[in-house]
Amino acid sequence: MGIKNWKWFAVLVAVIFAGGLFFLGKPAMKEVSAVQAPGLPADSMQVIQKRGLSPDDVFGALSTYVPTGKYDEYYMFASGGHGGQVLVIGLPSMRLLRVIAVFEPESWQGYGFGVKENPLVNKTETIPGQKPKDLSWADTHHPGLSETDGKYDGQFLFIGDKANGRLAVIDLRDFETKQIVDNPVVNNDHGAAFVTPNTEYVVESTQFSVPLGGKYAPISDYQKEYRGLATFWKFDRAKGRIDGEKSFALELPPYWQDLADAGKGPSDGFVFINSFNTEMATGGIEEGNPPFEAGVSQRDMDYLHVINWKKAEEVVQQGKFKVVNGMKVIPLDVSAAEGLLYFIPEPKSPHGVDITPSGKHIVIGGKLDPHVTIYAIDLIQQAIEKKDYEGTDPYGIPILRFDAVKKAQVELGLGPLHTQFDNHGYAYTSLFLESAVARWTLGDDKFQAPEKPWTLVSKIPVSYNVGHIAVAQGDTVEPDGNYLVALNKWSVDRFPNIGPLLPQNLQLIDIAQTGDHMKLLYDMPIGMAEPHYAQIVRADKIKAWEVYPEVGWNAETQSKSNTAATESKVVRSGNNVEIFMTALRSHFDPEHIKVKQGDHVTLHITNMERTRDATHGFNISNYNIAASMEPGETVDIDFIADKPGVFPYYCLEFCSALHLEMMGYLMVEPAE
Ligand code: K7E
Ligand code: CUA
Repeated sequence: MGIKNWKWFAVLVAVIFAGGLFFLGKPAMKEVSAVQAPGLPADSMQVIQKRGLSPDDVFGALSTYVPTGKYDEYYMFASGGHGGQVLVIGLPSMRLLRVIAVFEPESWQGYGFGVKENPLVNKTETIPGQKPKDLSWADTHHPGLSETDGKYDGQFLFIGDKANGRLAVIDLRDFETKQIVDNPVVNNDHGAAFVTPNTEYVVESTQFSVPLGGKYAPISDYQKEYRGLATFWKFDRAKGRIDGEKSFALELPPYWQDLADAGKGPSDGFVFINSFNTEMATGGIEEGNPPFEAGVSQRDMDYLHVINWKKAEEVVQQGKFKVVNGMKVIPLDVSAAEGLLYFIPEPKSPHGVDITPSGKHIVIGGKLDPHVTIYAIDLIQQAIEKKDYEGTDPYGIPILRFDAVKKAQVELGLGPLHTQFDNHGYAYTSLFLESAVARWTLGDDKFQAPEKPWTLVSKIPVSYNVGHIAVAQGDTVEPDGNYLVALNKWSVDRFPNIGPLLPQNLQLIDIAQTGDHMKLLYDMPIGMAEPHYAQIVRADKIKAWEVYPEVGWNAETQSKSNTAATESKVVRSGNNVEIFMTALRSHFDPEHIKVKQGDHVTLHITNMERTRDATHGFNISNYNIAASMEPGETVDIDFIADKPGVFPYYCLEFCSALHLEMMGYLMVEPAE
């Protein structure tokens, strides 16, 4: 600790002490500040007094304030819910650093407004013959950072689209979306995106069973025709792309598969997916049937799915699959015969499934049961080996005996959902119905002596209805601890009224100390849809570019563009007009583009800048075109000049004192 930090520590102690005295109505602030806080400006005390801050408030403020020009310790990548994007937030300041355009058009980034180098415009086939779906929104739930040896490596981020069964790949060198793959077999998911420990595969499992391959089947044929699916998308790290042809999927019974997590260490090679609606209820409240909410909650136990993906990979290599819309799908009977899939009873309509950092244990949140249930991978493997089954399900999948594989159950409270882990051997579980986060000890998992029990330690209330929680690196083999963020669904009274549609509330909690110490530090409103899950990664793991590596960079291929030009040029051939344009403070070259109505116009715009932050934007009035050219980037835009008239184009970023002069005219001469 440097001398500067010591000074701050002294100030912190003094402020908290002084704040405490103030709160208790003891001696006057002035005296306290003079005696207890040498070096603390008297006006700071006045601020505390004037704003009525409690000692906890002062602690929260000092814990989260990142001074101007200083950086946060962590990046948090949060899903954007049905806003379809990804949020990048700095911790502990909780400052929003960026919204990454993923599944929706976003004009600041020029994403979806005519620029060809993005997956929303330049749709590519994932699997030969597959037409990508033409959609402009998504419901993003679970971001998944790429991993090496079970640790975040800071290279890529994946995120699933629950509503439409898609998966996106974001490159963290430039924080831009590079690929969107559509699942050709199903049209929704939920267990996405979860990566295997070396990002061999990105897992995407369904939520709601449907007839596979986009077929139609009446709901009366539910058990026969409807199916779930676990898709293993092969990730090609060198290309930074999912390889559809090397991907495969496992057909699953028509239960509603929920979240997924990949095993690691001793459980590497397995993927765990929980489920509900093993009742196979089909709803139909309007026909006098029990509604789904009742029908899917009849049984006391549902099934945790245990998938041996390494074995499944071999089975695919042996050709034991069928092809559905270009995707290799392992049928249920093959999974049963080859030992690829097992079920474990899990209490009752569970939600979260999370593997401990050691990889030895699997934690299930009960949702309608006050416990978390912990299973041990060694017990699971023994039971599989001994064929210690209680029977099979209607589809022939073996069911392991609950008592044979259960390690422990811990009663935590109402509505346990998602679990994260820290570096002290604690687990944290969100309690949705109770609006709290529980801290509990991980028994004889990696960090604790064997005699340590699996037990509840403490709880902290949150506001309100917490879904996921995120601990710094808390789903990897090396959790950092320090901070936990509760991603709360409801904010009710926490923020000024902005009408009936309220923001979410992300609450930052200090978990650095052990025992019952957990302290709420900060409330961050999210005025944009519903971040479900988030991952928090140490800032030093992210090595993003400051500017693109060379002038004339194609951000889609992450290589030199073959349409880059350092000098302007216009090439005409019949109805085709190709313009090589440069952008440099403070002009575009050319400044006049003359075409005829109906011409096919192609623009290649290169930002010549090498200065960090010297981004230029480009737009054409009334043509629905907007681009962002970051330093060094070349973008390609093409359109039909179907509207005659004179249309200004100008730079969208206030890039210099003469930014307003950075413009030109597109002149479209009317056709005769
Ligand atoms: Cu619990 Cu989609 Cu992970 Cu929301 S899910 S909370
Ligand atoms: Cu370039 Cu403003």
